[in-house]
Amino acid sequence: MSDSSDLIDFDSLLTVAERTLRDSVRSFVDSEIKPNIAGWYEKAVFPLEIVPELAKLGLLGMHLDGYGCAGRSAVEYGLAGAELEAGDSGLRTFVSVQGSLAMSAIHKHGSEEQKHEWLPAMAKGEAIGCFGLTEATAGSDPGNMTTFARRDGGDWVLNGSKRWIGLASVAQIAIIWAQTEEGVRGFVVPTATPGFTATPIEPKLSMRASIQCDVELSDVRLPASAVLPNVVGLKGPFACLNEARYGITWGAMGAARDAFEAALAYSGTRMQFGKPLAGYQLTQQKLVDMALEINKGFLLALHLGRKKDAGTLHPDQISVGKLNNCREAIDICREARSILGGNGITLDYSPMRHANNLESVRTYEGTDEVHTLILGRKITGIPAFR
Ligand code: TGC
Repeated sequence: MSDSSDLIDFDSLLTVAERTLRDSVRSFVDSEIKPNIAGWYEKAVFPLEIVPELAKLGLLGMHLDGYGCAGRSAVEYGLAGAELEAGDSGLRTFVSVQGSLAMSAIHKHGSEEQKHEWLPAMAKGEAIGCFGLTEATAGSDPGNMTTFARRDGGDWVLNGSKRWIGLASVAQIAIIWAQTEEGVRGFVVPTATPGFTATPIEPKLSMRASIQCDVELSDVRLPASAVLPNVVGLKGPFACLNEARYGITWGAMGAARDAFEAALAYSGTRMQFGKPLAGYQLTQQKLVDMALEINKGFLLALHLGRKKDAGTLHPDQISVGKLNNCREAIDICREARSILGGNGITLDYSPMRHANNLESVRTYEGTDEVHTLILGRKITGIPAFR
């Protein structure tokens, strides 16, 4: 949290190491991201030049142990995610796709050879990864994917297509999930392999400083060693999604906090009818309601993080964080925009950019509806997905 939004002395719940890491990421975002983000967003570019700096801060695969990764805690990973998303959701998404999805897939399910080949380079930002699960007609229901990998002698041959794949056009490797005769399996696919193509999806009204792609796999031939050997079935990708969904719980609140701060600062100086907006009861009501949800959202994220570090976090509990914090964050950003009046629709201020980004964040890695039904199943014992 920040001085202006913290109503409960949230910092007292953090260790010195956690606060130090949080402050170093905040300072990076303040100096390197915030002055430039409006331009990147307008031009719809992801600034690849910052990848070495993210690596230097130890943020790539930061919660993974060994293989050149920083081995930080889940709470530290979450705190960093909140600071990155206070800059822009596209920035946190980069770290999430790289660390929570692509690197995590190799770390959880890969062979020792795959781990040694890819993880150190990915932690250094020398190799970028992407994670191909979603298809044009298989989003919430990835079990319906049609991408297929068939064995051909000692090789695997992949055919199919994926959609909404973050970073695919700038990635050196893709983790591709495909149906096989044995069930869903994951493959480590160097993107230079003949038959692999990635095309950015443009134009977008959300996540403009970020890259999402269509991916085509046309007779992509891979050696036997390309398959992730340690998992078969959808629990493979879902285990990685747990990591990314957990990070979103924190990240969304980072965006909300930044929108709140923008609205608070503006309302303190913007004069109407002879006094600052902040002096009006209606504005104070908005600011207080926003701050309450930010405090509750961060408390929830911290609780889930402590449970994750203790090894007691259940996937259903991650749905509580992902659903609640995305939903509240988008409301906070929209309310913040209302305090900024007409100026709030320009790129000079962050709330509407954050609100637009959060449309993507509430949709990917499990929509509001999917997480509602996961929790509906938890409460009633009855799955209502189908
Ligand atoms: P279901 O039958 O419930 O489960 C299949 C197998 O998976 C296991 N499982 C999990 N394991 C670990 N963590 C979880 N959260 C798990 N959820 C399920 C389950 O135990 C079972 O294992 P086994 O051993 O019995 O086979 O599967 P279902 O299809 O019925 O589940 C329903 C539902 C809706 C919950 C699930 O399909 C779901 O979560 N859908 C949402 C999919 C989603 O989040 N897609 C996002 C794609 S990735 C993305 O958006 C990339 S964004 C980043 C970028 O920019 O690239």
